[in-house]
Amino acid sequence: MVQWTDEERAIITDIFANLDYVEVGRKSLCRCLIVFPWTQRYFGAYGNLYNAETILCNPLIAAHGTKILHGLDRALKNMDNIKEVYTELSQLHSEKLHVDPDNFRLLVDCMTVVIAAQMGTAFTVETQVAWQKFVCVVVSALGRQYH
Ligand code: HNI
Repeated sequence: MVQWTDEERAIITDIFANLDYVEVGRKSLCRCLIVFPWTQRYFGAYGNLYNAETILCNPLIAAHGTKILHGLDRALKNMDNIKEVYTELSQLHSEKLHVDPDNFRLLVDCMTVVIAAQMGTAFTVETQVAWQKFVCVVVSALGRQYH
C-alpha cells in the first residue's frame, strides 16, 4: 500500500480545495485532445473535434472534463484505498471503452501543466513531488484491470 506523509496529504488536499473543477477539467481534456490528437478517437460521439478551436468550445468535452476531475476527487477522498476505489473505473476503461492505458499518463500530464499554470509560484518543487506521486498512484490504479 502507498504510504502518505501528513505533508503530502495536506498538499494534495490543498490543491483540490483551490481547484476550479469545471475550468481545470475542460482545459486539461482539451489540451490532451489537441496535443495528443490520437486520443480523440474515443470521443467520436462528441461532435466537432475538427481543430483546436472547435475542441476548446465543445460543450460535451467541457462537461466530460469536469466528470473526469470528479473521478479524481474519489482518489483524493480515499487516498489509502485508491486501487480498490478505481476497480470499476479501470474495468470500464479497459473492457468497455478500450482506452489505451498509456493515455492516462498523457491526460494527467496535461492536468499537471494546467494546474501548475494556475498556481504559478505556489506550484513549488514540494508541491510537484506530492502531486506526481498522487497522479502516479491514480494512473497505476486505473491500469490495474487491463490484462
Ligand atoms: Ni475517462 C468515462 C474518469 C482518463 C476516455 N472517465 C469516464 C468517467 C469517469 C472517467 C469518472 C465516467 C464513468 C461512468 O460514466 O461511469 N478518465 C477518468 C479519469 C481519468 C480518465 C479519472 C484519468 C485521470 N478517460 C481517460 C482518458 C481517456 C478517457 C485518458 C481517453 C483518451 N472516459 C473516456 C471515455 C469515457 C470515459 C471515452 C466515456 C464517455 C462517455 O461519454 O460515455
